Amino acid sequence: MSAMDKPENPAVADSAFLKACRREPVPHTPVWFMRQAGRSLPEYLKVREGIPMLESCMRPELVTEITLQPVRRHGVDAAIYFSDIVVPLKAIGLDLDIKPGVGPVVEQPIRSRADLERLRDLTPEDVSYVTEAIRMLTAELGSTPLIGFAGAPFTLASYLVEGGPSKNHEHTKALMYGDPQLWADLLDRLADITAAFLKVQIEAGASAVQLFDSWVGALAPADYRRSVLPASRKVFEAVAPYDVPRIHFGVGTGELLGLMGEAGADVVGVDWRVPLDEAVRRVGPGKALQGNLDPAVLFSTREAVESKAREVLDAASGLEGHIFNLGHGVLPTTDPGALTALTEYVHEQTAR
Ligand code: 1CP
Repeated sequence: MSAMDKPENPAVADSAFLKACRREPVPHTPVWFMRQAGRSLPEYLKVREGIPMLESCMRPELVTEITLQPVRRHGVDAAIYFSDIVVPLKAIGLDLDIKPGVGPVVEQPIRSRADLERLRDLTPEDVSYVTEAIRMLTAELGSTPLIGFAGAPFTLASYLVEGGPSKNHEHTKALMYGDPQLWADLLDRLADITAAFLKVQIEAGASAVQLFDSWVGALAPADYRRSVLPASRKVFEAVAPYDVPRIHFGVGTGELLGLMGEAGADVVGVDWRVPLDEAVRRVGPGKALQGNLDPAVLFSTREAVESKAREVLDAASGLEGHIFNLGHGVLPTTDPGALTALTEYVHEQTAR
């Protein structure tokens, strides 16, 4: 049996989440939340106490526990592997850290041809703790599918070139416009690393993968097409033979949805700025959609949350495949109870 032909747990294959990804009829609309693991949960804060973020990503037992926490608490339809988009870059030896309250910080930003040499290939041995954690996790998860993930080449490049989080991505754009060949080579290197990292997760047992291109909404469509699409497409093509659903997500991507569809994913994630009935026209046929409640809505009253969730479900009512999610990650101070109630509401409203 080839690695791409692993025996699949039939209960996972029949889950509402994977059915919706494949645009098959579902018993209820599946729900999960981006950044559901490791945010506001008191049980998360407790187990993370005193352990730096990147170190916690390398401890399989801790990763397993944190990944399971939101599944236990909210009854969501999928788990997302607890890690971070910069983990594969750390694993190939880049000098980076995740600073509390800041995010990923890179000691020496990547801005020249010589800097590119520091981006070597990722091998499964570099991230053996990921394989170990996913094996432990899939044994514990039973019929709940596990989503693996990675940062998309553009979003990873933005951290590497800026040296940390950035609002305007000025160094990134300076490189993209000023040295298109170096930029293309950088994104191509990152596409290979990202594809290798997703393959490790699929081989270990992830049932779907999501590519986070969180900051690509900073680009105009022509720039996306020229400078980003080839690398993201390369990632999706590399994992296509595994036949697991591939999800593609970015923030502020209303004008890019058609091009993101062209990049090759099976499911396109949409933020809250574009209603799903409009998003489906932009993305084009043959793809499921994921989204798209504004995460800030969860700070309002229960009635308001339900009425806004109802709007999302109504806009999704004509879709062939819909996975309910937020339009971006859970905000850190969100009341966990609001997420549990929202999960129950969507399940109850969509039970068929
Ligand atoms: O979804 C989950 O619950 C799994 C865990 C997860 C995921 C999917 C973490 C843990 N990070 C991510 C992805 C991630 N990381 C993205 C894409 C998703 C998104 O857009 O939200 C991005 C852009 C990052 C980069 C990052 N890592 C930031 C954002 C910084 C910025 O530019 O504004 C931050 C704050 C981190 C650190 C981080 N990652 C994860 C956790 C729990 C933390 C906080 C750790 C800490 O401070 O101790």
